[in-house]
Amino acid sequence: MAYKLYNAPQSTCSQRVRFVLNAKKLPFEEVKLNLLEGDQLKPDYLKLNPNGVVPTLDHDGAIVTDSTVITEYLDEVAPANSFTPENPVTRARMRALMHFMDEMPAASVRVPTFNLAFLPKFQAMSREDFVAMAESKPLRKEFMLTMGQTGFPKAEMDAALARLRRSYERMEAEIEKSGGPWLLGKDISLADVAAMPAVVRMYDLNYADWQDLPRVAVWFDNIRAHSAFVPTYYHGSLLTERFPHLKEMLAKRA
Ligand SMILES: N[C@@H](CCC(=O)N[C@@H](CS)C(=O)NCC(=O)O)C(=O)O
Repeated sequence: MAYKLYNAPQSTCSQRVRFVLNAKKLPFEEVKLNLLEGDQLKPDYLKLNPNGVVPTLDHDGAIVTDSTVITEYLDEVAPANSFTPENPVTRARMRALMHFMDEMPAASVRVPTFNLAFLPKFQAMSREDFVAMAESKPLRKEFMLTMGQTGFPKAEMDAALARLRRSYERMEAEIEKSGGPWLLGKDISLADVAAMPAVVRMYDLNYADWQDLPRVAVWFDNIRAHSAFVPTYYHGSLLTERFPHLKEMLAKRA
């Protein structure tokens, strides 16, 4: 049972998968791709994941892609320390929340991430190189071209922050409904894992906009105290650890 994970330290989607592998204590070989250098767009990698994104799991030669799908797959093949509720109705609620996390916080967090952390790298490129790189991305071509080399405009950034705020409010309501401390009640589930990286990312970017939501604040403390958290967020997984310019920029904003 060999697990090989193609991923990137700072990738939020990768962090979901690393969390589940670590929580289940499944040993895995980690192949680290440099997303800013375009490792995810190389022909050999595209054969594994035609979307040109991380993560991709190779389990004894079986290739599984898409972070939420991979976490469900892992819970099926290694059911000990389960992250999936037994009750089919609760399980359906978990899956609906996982879809919500993908559509709202996980998608929205890309705007502040790219604007604050990755933009300097793109600004250093010639226009031709930038457009060629953007056009080679199977999933994110339009996203990259909209961002351009000047970054997303303020209106786009404000909209992303508003969507993130609504995501925390939804989490607060779900925790209240289930009785907490996790989204679906007393046990952690894949819905919590799906939510985690965007919330951690916004904390790292100094935009922890949930201080008035007590259940989310406790949820955040709990997930950071989980035994899988530290091995998942090894050094270099946070953007402030990887990009020195970010620390200065965020300090100025504070
Ligand atoms: N729905 C996919 C999205 C994967 C995704 O967007 N991965 C990002 C990192 S979190 C990536 O590889 N980006 C590379 C790029 O934009 O070129 C999943 O959850 O696995």
